[in-house]
Amino acid sequence: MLRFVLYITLLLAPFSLYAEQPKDWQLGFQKAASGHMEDLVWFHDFMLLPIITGITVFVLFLVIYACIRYRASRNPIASTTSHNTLIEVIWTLVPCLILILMAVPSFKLLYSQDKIPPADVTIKAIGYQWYWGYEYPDENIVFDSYMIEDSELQPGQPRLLSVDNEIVVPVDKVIKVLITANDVLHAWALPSFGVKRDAVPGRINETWFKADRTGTFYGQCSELCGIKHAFMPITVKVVTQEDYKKWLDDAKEKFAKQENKLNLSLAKITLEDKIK
Ligand SMILES: [Cu+2]
Repeated sequence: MLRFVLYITLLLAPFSLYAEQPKDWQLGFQKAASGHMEDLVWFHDFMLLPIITGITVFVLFLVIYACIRYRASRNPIASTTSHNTLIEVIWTLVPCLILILMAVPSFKLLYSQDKIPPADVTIKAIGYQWYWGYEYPDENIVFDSYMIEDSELQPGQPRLLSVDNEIVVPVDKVIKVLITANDVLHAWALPSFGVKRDAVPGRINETWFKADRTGTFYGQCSELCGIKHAFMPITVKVVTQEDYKKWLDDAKEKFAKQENKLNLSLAKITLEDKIK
């Protein structure tokens, strides 16, 4: 009995108790961490779900009513009616009106995601088989982000979602994400921010988000990209402006672009020497 009460309490507990990642037996979306995702959740919960439920219940009622009312024993001589203009007009117009009703918030959401406000921070995400590479073009920072293997997980790090180098961004700032890929199609997706964009080789897609609270948020590659598709997670750490500045100072030393370039050219020279 006690266990039952505990289960019910857990089920009814507010979602804010949950961490920013998928949960066992989770129903619905992850908790929104951006205004855009809140709008998406509203659209789903208060527009799509009521419409879907209403149509399903109505059709079910019609089917059950027809089965009972027009069964052979009660209705031995079947009607030969084949047209009814009024009903045909209704069943054409009502779905049209429902679609028009849904289109208004739907287009609003689409355009709000498409129109990128002036960005405070720009990040470039590059999909590779099978990890993500990141650049902060304005800060001269470049690094790769690999999933942490099960054997190396620290306490509190979720399996298949934690990475060695996570992206760090400031809270309440517009983050523009440029997304591309180096080999095959990938997709950069972060459910809590309502963000999902394909990473296409030779093309740059862009999107944006504005996190409204600090925390660590997890996403995954969302385009089947090969054998290790499930093992290239995305981790975004949202921190305060001061912490972001501190991280930036460290990262500029740790992940300086110049160094990488130097390493690359050194590798090239060594390779050329070997070939000779
Ligand atoms: Cu991928």
